[in-house]
Amino acid sequence: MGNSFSNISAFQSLHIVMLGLDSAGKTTVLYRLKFNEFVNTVPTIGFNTEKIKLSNGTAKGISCHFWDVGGQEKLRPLWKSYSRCTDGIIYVVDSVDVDRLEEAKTELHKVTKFSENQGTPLLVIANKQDLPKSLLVEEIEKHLALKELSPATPYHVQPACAIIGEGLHEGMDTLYEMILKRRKSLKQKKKR
Ligand code: G3D
Ligand code: MG
Repeated sequence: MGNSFSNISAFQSLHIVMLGLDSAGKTTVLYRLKFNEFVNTVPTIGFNTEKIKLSNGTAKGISCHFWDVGGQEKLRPLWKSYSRCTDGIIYVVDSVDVDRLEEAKTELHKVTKFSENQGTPLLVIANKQDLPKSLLVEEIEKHLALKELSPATPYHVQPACAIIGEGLHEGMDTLYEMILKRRKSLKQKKKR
């Protein structure tokens, strides 16, 4: 019966929220996935939302409803309601903004601790890998203390460059895989 994704309906829409500090590249990721080209962004006041049918990789054909929520400090209280009961969380990090990684870590840990987000798969996008001095995935993982997240939270760190789109489809494939795995185990738990 084809690959391991064959039993998931291509008509189903996944609900994905995209979070991260302001200027990490969330909106660039969103429009790169939507239009497959670079779109010049302005700081997001509030949120952007797009329905996108993934066009590449193993998750090809899967529809996703993305919510890209502004990352400025005054907007972060919104993160709680936007991340509630989503299928997946994407957390975008600026891989050269070392000074704000501690802040990024604090905000990320806050989000994953909300009771509604327990077990929600997390894709960390280590963005701006095109820039000199961008941190490696291992360093981002360490700075964000991902190993200290609840063991219930599956995560993956994906190096990416949103302006050219590198890494985004690989990241979406992994997020999709984690979502499927979680759904399967929730189903099995229900059966017991
Ligand atoms: P946000 O939505 O997280 O706040 P944006 O971030 O998507 O608005 O991006 C903030 C800035 O980072 C933008 O530049 C954008 O072009 C840039 N950016 C996003 N992704 C990348 C990347 O992969 N590499 C590089 N070098 N820059 C990136 P401006 O100049 O408009 O502020
Ligand atoms: Mg934005």
